[in-house]
Amino acid sequence: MFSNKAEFKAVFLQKLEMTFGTSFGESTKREQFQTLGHMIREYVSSDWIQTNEQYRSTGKKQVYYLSIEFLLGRLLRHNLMNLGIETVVMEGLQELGIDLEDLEEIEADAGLGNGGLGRLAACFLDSLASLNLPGHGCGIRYKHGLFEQKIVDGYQVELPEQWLRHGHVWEVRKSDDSIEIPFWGKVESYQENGKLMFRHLQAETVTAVPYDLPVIGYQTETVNTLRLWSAEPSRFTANTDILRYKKETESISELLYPDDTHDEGKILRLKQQYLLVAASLQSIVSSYKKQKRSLLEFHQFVGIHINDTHPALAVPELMRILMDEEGLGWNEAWYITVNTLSYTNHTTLSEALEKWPMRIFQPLLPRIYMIIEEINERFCQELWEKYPGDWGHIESMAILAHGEVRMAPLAIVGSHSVNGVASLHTEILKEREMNAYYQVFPERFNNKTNGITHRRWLIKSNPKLTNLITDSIGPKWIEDTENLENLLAFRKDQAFLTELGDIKKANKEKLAKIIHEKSGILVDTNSIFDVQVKRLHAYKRQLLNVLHIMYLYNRLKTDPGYSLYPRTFIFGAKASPGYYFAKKVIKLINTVADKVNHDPDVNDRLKVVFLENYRVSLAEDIFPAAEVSQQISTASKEASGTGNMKFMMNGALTVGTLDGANVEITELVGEENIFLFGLRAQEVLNFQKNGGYNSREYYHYDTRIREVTEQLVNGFFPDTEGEFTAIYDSLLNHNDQYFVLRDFASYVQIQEQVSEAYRDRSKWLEKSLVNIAKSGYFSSDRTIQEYANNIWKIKPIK
Ligand code: GL9
Repeated sequence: MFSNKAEFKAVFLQKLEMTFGTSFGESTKREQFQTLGHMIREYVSSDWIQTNEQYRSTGKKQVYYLSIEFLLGRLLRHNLMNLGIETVVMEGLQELGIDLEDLEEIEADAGLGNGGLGRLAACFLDSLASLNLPGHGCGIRYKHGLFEQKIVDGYQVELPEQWLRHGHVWEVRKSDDSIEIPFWGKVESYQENGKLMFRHLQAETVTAVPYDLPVIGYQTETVNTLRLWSAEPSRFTANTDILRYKKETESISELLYPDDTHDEGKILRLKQQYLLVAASLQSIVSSYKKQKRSLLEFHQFVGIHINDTHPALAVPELMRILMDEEGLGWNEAWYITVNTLSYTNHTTLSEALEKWPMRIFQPLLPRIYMIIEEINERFCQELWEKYPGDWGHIESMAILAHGEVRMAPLAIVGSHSVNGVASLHTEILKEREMNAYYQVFPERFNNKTNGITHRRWLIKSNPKLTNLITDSIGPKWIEDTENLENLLAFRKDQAFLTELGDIKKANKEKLAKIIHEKSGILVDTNSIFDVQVKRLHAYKRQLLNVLHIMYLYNRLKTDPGYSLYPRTFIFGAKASPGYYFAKKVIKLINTVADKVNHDPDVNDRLKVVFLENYRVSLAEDIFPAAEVSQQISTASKEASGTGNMKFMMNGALTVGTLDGANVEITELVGEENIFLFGLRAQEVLNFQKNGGYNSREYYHYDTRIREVTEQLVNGFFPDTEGEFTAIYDSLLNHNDQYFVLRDFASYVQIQEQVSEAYRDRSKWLEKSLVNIAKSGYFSSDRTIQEYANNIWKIKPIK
């Protein structure tokens, strides 16, 4: 299509004019962006076809990663980089007077995810393709991704997200591959050749239409597929109220549920889950059947991964396809199903456990429900043999109980592998949360510590650091990030450390400019950039961070001798729209920011910034500029965290509890290169077993705590009467479930150590270097390699 700058320019101009019927001089930035996008998609199409062809002809095992979320972000620069045509394109555009960065800004984030879980799925796709592994994604093409956040008067306001308004250049609609999905209706049994068979009658059908996105490997020829399903009215509907039917149908893929680690229990969500599962599985089976292999070998050629319990209906759906459509018996179908499916758990929070009321489930998915009943029956039978007479225990483990369908037990029973996402998390699953199942299926449980793609989170977002690394240790680390360890040779190299510091400074200046543009706040780029960006959740304890800032403010106001190293506290967080407490914390952060930033007594040393609408593209500007990474969840609550890895890889030092992957970060960098504080997971779990701790004691004995908590309710913040009562109560009247006050003193102390450490610049930079050097372990390439070897048993294609 083009192999040099001149060709690129010629094709670009011609395509622009042909597509938009406008001259280059008259064209808009969006038309230029779309032209470029279409060109790149065409550029990859031969590799894409080639890859699929190879999968078909070699007949190797392929994996399908089913996920209700894929938080992709923008794709333009990433695709250019992976294709190795970034420079040609950038320079070509430049000669036409176009700045590639301006075009990048046109692209809307594909924000089809809430946070860590969805972003992990996106990182995994990048690693699969980059490692030439046959692995594809299956998800939902939501019309509206995660809401857009505005801050108005300190409060979060949600606006509908509109990523599809101008179309999505990377997608290809494949309406020929559409699949009919039945809901409601009834199931009838009949005899066929002496076999009991079932058919689904009077169903209301919905058409699932796939849109395919190319997933381009990093400088390889592999292009995998992310298939996103959209719900449309079916031509075969018997429904006569057409308008209502159309609206109801389209609502299925209308929006992403904005709940992070929380189960909504809404019927529409169940429809989404079944649409994803049924459409994906039928399309997988039909492409398998084209290979003319026996279904009895299905699991040897196909792996299907269940990302959290949201796609756990894959268990009964695969059973249904194998039995009702392919005529296999129960035992054969069950063997194939279990050996095909694998499942990842992403949280131990009980409010996240998905359960569906049977009275909703059964009428909506009658055949699926019957199959679950049978799976449950057989599972309980097995338990009966192991625990004869222990009905209580059997009931506690059952898939169906107390009028509900429990999705986690369904996923565990129906998969050959169950994994947690960091070693501490997996231990907690095995020893506590899922212990009963671990006793029955010990061989199924394993750990796969999360990772992030260094291609987006370092190479793309931090080009300056990337160049320094490559200039110092050569380019081998790009292919195998373990080579980042070679940076350790530069620990005492002052020239290197100075450059590392200069790069951080430049990245801070870039972020400072963004902060100024977006919020009007001027921040001191010599101050420490201390960042907490993640979903707003009580267990993540943004509140602890704010209370500490309030304490610093109080101290600066009353203690003239106190010399605080200047610090800029940066927050970014969306709260689920129905999450009252989380929204109050957002208001509190903004209220504190307002007070601090406008007080001349302190604002030369203290600044607080809340960055609105935190999302992937904004994150790419934040991580490279961060110096302190706040990972302060109540120990045992954060399954892994992945932001922690992005910060580390960009040279920030972690202030953290020993929770999630922070434990593994600590093992890698050593305790001298991380700032640990607070209760340990075991301590938290023990407190919880014994009914919590007494937060009032900490209020009484620590005057700092008393002062900051009282300030929430005593008029210290003007015009906020009653505003923060819920926060105050959570800490003092509801026993502080997340141990905020319990960990407060320890947090203050560690933050003092941070300031102290920062004063010794070369020591700090050395710590930063160690963090970067040890971050290679957290590349999602390592994670995916482990999934590929130990769970999926897939091998790279040439
Ligand atoms: C999460 C965990 O809370 C994180 O600790 C973990 O890093 C990610 C990825 O494994 O998964 N589980 C979960 O439900 N969310 C997570 O971030 N939240 C969402 O993104 C929906």
